Amino acid sequence: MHFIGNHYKTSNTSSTDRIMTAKLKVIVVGPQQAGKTLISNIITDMTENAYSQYEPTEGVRILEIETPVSLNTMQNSNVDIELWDCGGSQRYQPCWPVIQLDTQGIIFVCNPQSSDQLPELELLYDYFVTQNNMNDYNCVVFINQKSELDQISSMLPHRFDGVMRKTINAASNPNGVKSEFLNFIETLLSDLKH
Ligand SMILES: Nc1nc2c(ncn2[C@@H]2O[C@H](COP(=O)(O)OP(=O)(O)OP(=O)(O)O)[C@@H](O)[C@H]2O)c(=O)[nH]1
Ligand SMILES: [Mg+2]
Repeated sequence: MHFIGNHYKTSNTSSTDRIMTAKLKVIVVGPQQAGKTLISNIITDMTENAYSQYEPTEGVRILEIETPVSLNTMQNSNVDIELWDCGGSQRYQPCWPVIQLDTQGIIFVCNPQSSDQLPELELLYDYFVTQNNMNDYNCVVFINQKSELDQISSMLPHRFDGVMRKTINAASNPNGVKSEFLNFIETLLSDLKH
């Protein structure tokens, strides 16, 4: 059985060695320097040079991961994930229609210290969630606490009230990022199965 997009396709594999493969497109969006690239690199195990100096993402980077998962929702399964690490600069707004196409999950990344990110987050939510009829439960906000001294603010725009939010610290706790990512993938898969 192959699970492609929102459709199931049956293969001729015998029932004993049948493996379910889910394909997911997940986008990572948020203001500049919020930590999207670092988080995407941690998730895809590309941590060599990951902590070097800041290089703005130009346009979008598409990363692929195959997770032979031990997710509760799927036994004997693989998940092929396309992770789209999107540049936060507003000059990439013309790319948004391509980025949103067939997106099944959205990771918003923000920094708890900067309240000036709020209008940008609103804009992203309005486009990727509201205009494209995405459900709040297909989204998560990673609040990237870059420093221990960062005050965690609950100041996300009200539009995000129904969206799951997770506080992470990408640099000092990469395993926390990975486990929150897997939790999110599990949520997405359980939703898509219905
Ligand atoms: N200390 C610390 N630095 C971080 C953390 N997350 C990101 N950074 C650094 O902050 C800078 C910006 O991070 P990126 O991941 O490149 O930011 P981005 O959101 O991809 O930015 P754009 O591509 O411009 O949209 C980089 O130098 C990162 O190494 C963190 O949790 N702690
Ligand atoms: Mg980046």
